[in-house]
Amino acid sequence: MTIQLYELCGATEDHLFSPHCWKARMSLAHKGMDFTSAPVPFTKVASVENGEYRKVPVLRDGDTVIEESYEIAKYLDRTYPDKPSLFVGEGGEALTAFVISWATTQIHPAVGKLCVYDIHQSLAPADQEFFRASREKLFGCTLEEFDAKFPKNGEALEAALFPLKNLLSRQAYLGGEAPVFADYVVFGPLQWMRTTCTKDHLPQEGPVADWFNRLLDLYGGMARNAKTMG
Ligand SMILES: N[C@@H](CCC(=O)N[C@@H](CS)C(=O)NCC(=O)O)C(=O)O
Repeated sequence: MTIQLYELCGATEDHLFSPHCWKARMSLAHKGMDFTSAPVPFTKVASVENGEYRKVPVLRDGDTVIEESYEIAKYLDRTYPDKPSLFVGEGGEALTAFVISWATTQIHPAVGKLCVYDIHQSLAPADQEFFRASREKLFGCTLEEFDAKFPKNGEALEAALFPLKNLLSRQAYLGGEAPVFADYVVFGPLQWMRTTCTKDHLPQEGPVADWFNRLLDLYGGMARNAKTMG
């Protein structure tokens, strides 16, 4: 039975940019699972699976529907134990929760400050309206005011990535010699930036750049071939 992945898209269905959806997409590829992509723009997220969900990714596998990238990865590992593991055991699963916490509190905000306006510009008009209204409510100011507060250089991101740089000078992946879900957790926000930012803020050389390039090349270059706005 085919697995279906509902994932966020921009003005065109091939512009897949959501960090959390990339985490789910890389997990499916890691497990070697065939899946069908169901791209949904911001204004259609609330209609996914008869309107039960407010966020993507959402995964349907037969009669089972799972929401949330970490839950999806855990579901895939438990349901398909014969395929390459995303966690390599219970300890790995628990430790991944720390990596998620680190990525969402340190990396996502640094990336968001660099590319929030570019994200808006990459959306279809109805989704721009939705994105502006929801984000302005969240930020308590206009998108333009929010965007103007932060310098458009990679310094804050570089500082946030320091623990990763330090680790990757000694090993190829967070998983050691091979990638695990934790790698995709950190990859997601960087791919978010790569696919939306009109200016490239990614490290161009060094251990983080080498690791990111290896992940872009995995699974037939699935992530490298993604549509970008640059
Ligand atoms: N913790 C969730 C976060 C999911 C999430 O925030 N998804 C965003 C796309 S990156 C979304 O669906 N946003 C819809 C909206 O903001 O209305 C996960 O890891 O899956």
